[in-house]
Amino acid sequence: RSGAPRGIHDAFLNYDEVTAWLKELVGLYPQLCTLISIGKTYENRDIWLIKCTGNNGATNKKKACLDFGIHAREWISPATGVYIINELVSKYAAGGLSKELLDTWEFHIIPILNPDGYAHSHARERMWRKNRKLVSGTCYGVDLNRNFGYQWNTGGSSASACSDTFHGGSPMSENEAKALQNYMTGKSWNTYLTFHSYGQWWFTNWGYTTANPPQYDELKQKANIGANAIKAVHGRAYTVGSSAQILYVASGGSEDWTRGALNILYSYCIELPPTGGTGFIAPVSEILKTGLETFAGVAAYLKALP
Ligand code: ING
Ligand code: ZN
Repeated sequence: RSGAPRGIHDAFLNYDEVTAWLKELVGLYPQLCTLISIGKTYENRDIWLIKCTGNNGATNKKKACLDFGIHAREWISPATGVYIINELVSKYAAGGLSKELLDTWEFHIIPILNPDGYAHSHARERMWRKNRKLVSGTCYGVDLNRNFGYQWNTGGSSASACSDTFHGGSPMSENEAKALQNYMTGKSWNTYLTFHSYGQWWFTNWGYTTANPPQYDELKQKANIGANAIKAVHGRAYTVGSSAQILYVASGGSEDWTRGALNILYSYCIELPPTGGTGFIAPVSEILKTGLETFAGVAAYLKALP
């Protein structure tokens, strides 16, 4: 493509466009944001993490880790990540909700956790899900949301390299999972949110078992605060509960690992709109609509956390 850069609300930006936008943003707001590469993919792309917090001088801020785009074809996820980053940073100076959030939280946001898959979905195969490691012969890709090292390979994942839910050769075998592990380990997190599409679910643990996680009622109560705040914007309802109970059993998910291995109580997987219909191929009009309501939901949820 040539010409002026596409605006963040006008199109599903590709990996290079998101990278350029992140670099521009940290150039504009160096007092609020820093851009870190937390690792390289198989195809040598950077996995970007933007850390944003208010320059209000407060110490001991709460820490939130948010990731988007672990699955390549779920384009509304990175678009929503970009929306949230932009909302927080560009509206900080105006005061209000963005200032309130950035002055009390450190946001560590990975807008595209699966850069190779996302680039491939844009350039070649729209419905690609996994990363792009050459696994065997003609089969590519590990499902990153089956590769994490807590209860890995205990159900709902595949040992076949050609499968869309291939869990990889060993837990945390993939650069993207390892990058998240290296970054998150040793810091104290108040919450972890991972964003997928589609379905309009706010999932608690667990994914690997239908058993209730410890403190399930508390987890559902906090999730409902977020879901209700989303619904208040455009009337779109989310269902709250454990992913294994609501959807299917699946092991090796990132939010099972953040709860089980890192002991982050408030670990959730959010499945963005729609509930059906266009599925992964959300229209461009969804960027603004989903961004707006998701920001409202995440903000209300964060404000309710201890
Ligand atoms: N859904 C998730 C998936 O990885 C999920 C559902 C959530 C599984 C939490 C396990 C744990 O299959 C999508 N859309 O990818
Ligand atoms: Zn997904």
